[in-house]
Amino acid sequence: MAQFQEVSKQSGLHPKPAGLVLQYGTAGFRTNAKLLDHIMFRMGLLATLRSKKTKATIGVMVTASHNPEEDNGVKLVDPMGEMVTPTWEGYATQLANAEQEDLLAALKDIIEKEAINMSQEANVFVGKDTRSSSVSLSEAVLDGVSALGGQSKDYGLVTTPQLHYMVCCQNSQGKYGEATVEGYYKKLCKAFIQLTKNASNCTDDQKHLSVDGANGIGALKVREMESHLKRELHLSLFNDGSTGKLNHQCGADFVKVQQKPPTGMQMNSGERCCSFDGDADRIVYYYTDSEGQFNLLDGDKVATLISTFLKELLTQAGLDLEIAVVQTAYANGSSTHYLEDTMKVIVRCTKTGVKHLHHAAKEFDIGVYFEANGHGTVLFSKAAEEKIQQLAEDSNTNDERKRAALLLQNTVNVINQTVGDAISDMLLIEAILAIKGMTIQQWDSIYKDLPNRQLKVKVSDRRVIDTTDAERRAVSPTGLQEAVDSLVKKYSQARSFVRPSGTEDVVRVYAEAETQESADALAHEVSLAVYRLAGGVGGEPKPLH
Ligand code: NG1
Ligand code: ZN
Repeated sequence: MAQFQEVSKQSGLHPKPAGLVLQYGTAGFRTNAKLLDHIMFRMGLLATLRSKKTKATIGVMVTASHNPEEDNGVKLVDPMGEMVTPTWEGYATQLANAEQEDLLAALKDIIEKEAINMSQEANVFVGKDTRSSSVSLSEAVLDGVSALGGQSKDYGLVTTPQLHYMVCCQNSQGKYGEATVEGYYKKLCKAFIQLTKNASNCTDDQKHLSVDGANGIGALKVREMESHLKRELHLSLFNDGSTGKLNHQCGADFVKVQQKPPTGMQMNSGERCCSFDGDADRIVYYYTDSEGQFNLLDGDKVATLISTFLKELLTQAGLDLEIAVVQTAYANGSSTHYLEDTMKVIVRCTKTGVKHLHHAAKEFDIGVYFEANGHGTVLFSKAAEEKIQQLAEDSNTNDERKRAALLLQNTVNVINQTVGDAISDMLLIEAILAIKGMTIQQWDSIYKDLPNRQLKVKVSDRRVIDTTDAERRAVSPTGLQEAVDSLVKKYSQARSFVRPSGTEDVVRVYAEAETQESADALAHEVSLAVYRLAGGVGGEPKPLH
């Protein structure tokens, strides 16, 4: 077939380094940008096949999120803006690792297994982040699409959640919104302005937010959006990419893991600040208090704020909808206690990785899901959206119920339900704080985080660690979980777990305890246990203090 001849010809321009093996992991392929040209071409091919199979538009996003500038990566987006299914993740790995001469056979294998009609048309949306390598890598994706005769639309520089949004808009025939960047700003900002109309007496101080753009795409997009906000939110943008390096000493991942402010940001005491990550799908908030102490409000605090707001609105609206919060093992223990014991909402714990959280959140009328690192969103079931809409349009309802229903309706519209979205989350959080007349300090005081520490341990093969119970317990290697259990017993209010990372060649260690000293000591002792029992390499982990 002519299509396969074209693939053969084009693939010669995107050769695979012999012997290189990469895996489609938690966040797609991610490694040094120099190793990715053939992967991009092949993901263009795979997205075209996925489009033919689903008879829908598929997205391909070129980004390595919070990784260093030198890295890059690629993720496929399914028709409703979701991550691709595990079977297709498997195909992605097969196709990526086929040696040059075996590429056509690998492609034909997928076509056969999935019974793909090759005369079906295909559409692929492509987006990229601001990394310099993203320019040629996204060209390689487009080459892959055209080699198999697919149509593509290149959105150029967009955030990851914007690309997810475009795919969902396209496949819902515009019901979700207009598949343009302008359409995205219009929908979100209109909902934000409607929401904040309910915030009477909102002062200029309350309308001000400092944003750390991680020197990435989020910064560019915030600038683009600003005029749509009609000065209802005043943003001071730092780390906008004009001078600094992407994700270097800044961005949501740096702030969360280091538990300190980004460089390049002017912070006045008490002022509300937030950081995006490199592709703007994560957000964390923070402030320094009058003693200069740094206070972080991570994904758990965001989930608590949003779910409290939604629960109050449901009560006011008299709507009987089940609301749940989905977290991972990294959620601070205090947040889980607060949600379960005080807020009385259902809490679920899943494995790390948004696709697991997203999946679990779909089980409820309203599913609020957030990773502690600030990646998350809210999902509304179709039935929930319909009930909210009916009530908002019901002329026989009283004023309080109507007001709550309208607020819920605008909340649905400000949220990007396809995936965690720093811009959309920021607008929702800002609207909630304005409506509730709440300062960041008041939000922070809803519950007090248990001090915690995250560490990494290098081992020769991280796959020796196998986990169960949403990654909270290790089942191998022998003796590791017992060692963790006995270390945890030494400290008050302590918890710890270990798991192999899905995005880096390390084992992650998490510990929390009553004091920072205890959390640090426990994390160190557990790191030593991992090093000794799971094949540590390099020098032994050193104590933090
Ligand atoms: P790994 O490397 O598997 O821990 C990290 C994050 C995840 C998720 C992915 C994808 C932590 C502890 N882990 O995964 O939550 O965001 O990256 O980006 O934050
Ligand atoms: Zn990201």
